[in-house]
Amino acid sequence: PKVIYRKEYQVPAFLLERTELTFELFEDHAVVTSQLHLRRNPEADSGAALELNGQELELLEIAIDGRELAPDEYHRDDELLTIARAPAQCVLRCRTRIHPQDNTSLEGLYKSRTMFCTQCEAEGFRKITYFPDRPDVMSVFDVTIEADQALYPVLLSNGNPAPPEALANGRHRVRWHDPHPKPAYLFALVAGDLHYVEDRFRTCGGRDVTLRIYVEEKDLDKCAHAMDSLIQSMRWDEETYGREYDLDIFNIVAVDDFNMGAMENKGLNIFNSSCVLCRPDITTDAGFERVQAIVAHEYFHNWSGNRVTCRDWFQLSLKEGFTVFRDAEFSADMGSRTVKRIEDVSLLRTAQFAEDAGPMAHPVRPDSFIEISNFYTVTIYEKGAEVVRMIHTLLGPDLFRQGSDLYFERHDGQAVTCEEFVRAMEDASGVDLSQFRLWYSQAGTPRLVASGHYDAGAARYTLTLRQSCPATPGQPHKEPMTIPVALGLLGTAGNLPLRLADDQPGGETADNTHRVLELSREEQSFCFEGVMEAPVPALLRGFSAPVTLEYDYSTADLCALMSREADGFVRWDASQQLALRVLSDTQGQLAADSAVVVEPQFLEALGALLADPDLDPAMVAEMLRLPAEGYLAELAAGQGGADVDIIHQARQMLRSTIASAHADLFADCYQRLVTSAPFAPTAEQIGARSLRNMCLDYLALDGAEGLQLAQSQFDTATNMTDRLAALQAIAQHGPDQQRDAALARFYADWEQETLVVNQWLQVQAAMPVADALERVRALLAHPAFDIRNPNKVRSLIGAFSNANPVNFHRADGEGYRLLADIIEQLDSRNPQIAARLLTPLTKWRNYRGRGEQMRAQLQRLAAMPTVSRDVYEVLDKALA
Ligand code: HT7
Ligand code: ZN
Repeated sequence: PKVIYRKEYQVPAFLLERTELTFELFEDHAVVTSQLHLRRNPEADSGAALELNGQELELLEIAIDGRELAPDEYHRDDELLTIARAPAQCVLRCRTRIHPQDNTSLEGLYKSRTMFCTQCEAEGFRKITYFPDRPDVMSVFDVTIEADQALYPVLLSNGNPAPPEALANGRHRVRWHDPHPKPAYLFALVAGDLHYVEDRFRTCGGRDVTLRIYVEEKDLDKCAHAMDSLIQSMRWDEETYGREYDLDIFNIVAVDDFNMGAMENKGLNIFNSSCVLCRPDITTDAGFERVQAIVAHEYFHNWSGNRVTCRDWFQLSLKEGFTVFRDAEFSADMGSRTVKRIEDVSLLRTAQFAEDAGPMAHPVRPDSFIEISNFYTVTIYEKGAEVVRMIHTLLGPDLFRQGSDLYFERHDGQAVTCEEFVRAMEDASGVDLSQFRLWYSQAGTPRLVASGHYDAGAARYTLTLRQSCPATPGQPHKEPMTIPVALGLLGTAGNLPLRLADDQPGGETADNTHRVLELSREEQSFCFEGVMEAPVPALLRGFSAPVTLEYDYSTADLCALMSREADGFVRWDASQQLALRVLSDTQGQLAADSAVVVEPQFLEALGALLADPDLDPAMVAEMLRLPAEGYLAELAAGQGGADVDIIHQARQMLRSTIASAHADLFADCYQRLVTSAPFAPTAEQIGARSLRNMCLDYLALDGAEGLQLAQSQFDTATNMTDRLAALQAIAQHGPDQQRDAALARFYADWEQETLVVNQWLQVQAAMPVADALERVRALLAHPAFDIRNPNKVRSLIGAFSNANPVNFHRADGEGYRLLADIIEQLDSRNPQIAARLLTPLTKWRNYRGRGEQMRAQLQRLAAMPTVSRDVYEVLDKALA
């Protein structure tokens, strides 16, 4: 397969003034007629040919300005239709036949259960008809849909509809007009027997917008939270970014078979049903939060992505990084800001840092790709959002807002690059971001090493920061970057006032106990004066930069930060560093077969958290959560390779020690948080449930009494958060009989609710029991599983290979074989999902004693007779 390079970008030869599309939908095929109003691009080479992308299309007719083209007037291969001598201005008419019913890749036009739907990002439109399928070709769309009225009473596309028309033979027709020019990837069509929930929103400009969520009739009572979230998002984007919605109607449709979470098609967002439907009895708190965040994310794309879009797919983070930053700030404003930050940083550290350290490492703005679908990554999304967050930190909120205003105003209706975003930020603020741009071009996670020196006589504290960045594929050498380091200095009675020696950079802030230092050289020292005692530095407050940090804290320092530091993120991070230290000791003791001794200060610190009813329960829960086994494996990978069994044993042992040391405190805390308040997904209630269920998990780990409590919570729970937490506690820690009875009962109760059944699959896939793999193999044949549905594949296979390390890495290699078996089956039907599933195997270099078995499965896949471009690219990089 061909590698595509960013540096080879060329402007399109033709521009599109208008696109007219007619879809005739039938039970075994669809006919698509297009009329493309084309005009030669004055900026392109005047002799350049007209190129239209097209894949798996049956061409029925092609004509220019009403004249059918002779076969020698165009050239066609598997991917492209080329017309060498198209007039400078013309209307190209094309008719193609496609087979949505047989489209298992879930890109282009396909059928999900009984409905037709589309997924065109990134390059799916070319599976619908011949088209310049690139984001810098934008046009107004007029879409006509014709289908059987009884089977498909609802026919939707982008923009605003005209009244429906009845046709002969029980068919009907609806026309849609979208006045906003858009690239093909934002096109959408839905046809089905759908029902809707409706609300209204009056914009800041006084326009009334109709809001609808379309679902199957049985799901009508699961839309309220998504609708509330949409209204909150619309209001927030007006207040925070001055962005107003721009059509009369905003539709959301829930679809069961979907490769990702959702899609921001203009005026017609299509959602994976797992990201829109919720109800307290079937959805956990995490599910409620996910729906709110994804509804917001897709809505925010209306400006960051749709009104201003990407010039080419190398610029993907322009819309995704910025929009993730926007949705994260929205979620922080709607719930607990610190907990949201902790969750995001945990994801970044476990998944993105791992990506940056592995064979798929790429910059936020990649230089090349084979298959763009492989680049919807944590680096593009999450690291991209961190890059925008750093600009926000460096500029401050007011200048950042002026920068975003300028960006939207200057580029409205355009397809632009990351460079344009940074330039707007610079132009509005006057801040020079030249060096900062390296964050877009350099891959890898920078390493920050900090050391401090206190001179009591001079009352001076000197902090020295040193940065480096490891080599990544294709980038052996890295330049120093601009790293904003937010910090405070902790003294015995709280945070100390900060005064930097004259001439030292580090923005003044309203709060004199907080500074943002700008590290720009490889090594720099910062001098604080008037420091009356030896401080503990609270570094990277709020995780001000996506870097690893090393500072030689003593255990007492970490305990001080945990209990007294003003910044919630640093308090949590100290608890994690302490836990990592204790886990590392435990692993060493286990490996040496010596007695395990747990650092008493760590146990004491956790006890103090549990005993203090004034602390925020959500924060306490996060501080009691030990780092995940996958993260521990990533850390061990850099130190000679991970031993999954020792990691698992150490973590289990530490959890058991904590559970028995604080059994009474866990029980008291659990009881303290019992409430009779009716369920609401508020930050306060979510925090209380989170800590209560964390206590339950430790109690169930500690023995029969706790398991009894879990059983009673399972039997009496009135919401899915509590019910699933109890099931998980029983599944993870209970005896076989109790576990199997609870699992059977859960399935019997929720068999009819697909999204709940998916949770049931996930719980079983992640159980650290000896026969987990055999259970997963058996579940593949269970009626609850369906390999055609990505949610089910993720719930069973994704959870097994990512959340069950001891079983996935079984010594006999059967875990790896299972994953490769599934990928082999999936690759020809859904390459995007197949390629995503491969990730855990690509880490073969990280595992001591297992790497060769993992690599053997990659080689087996590489030897398949046909390999999709998606899977080929991942295998190629992983085996390089
Ligand atoms: N922008 C959307 C990306 C997306 C996608 C990409 C590849 C294959 C399937 C897909 N479904 C949606 C999602 C988003 O970031 O909002
Ligand atoms: Zn997005």
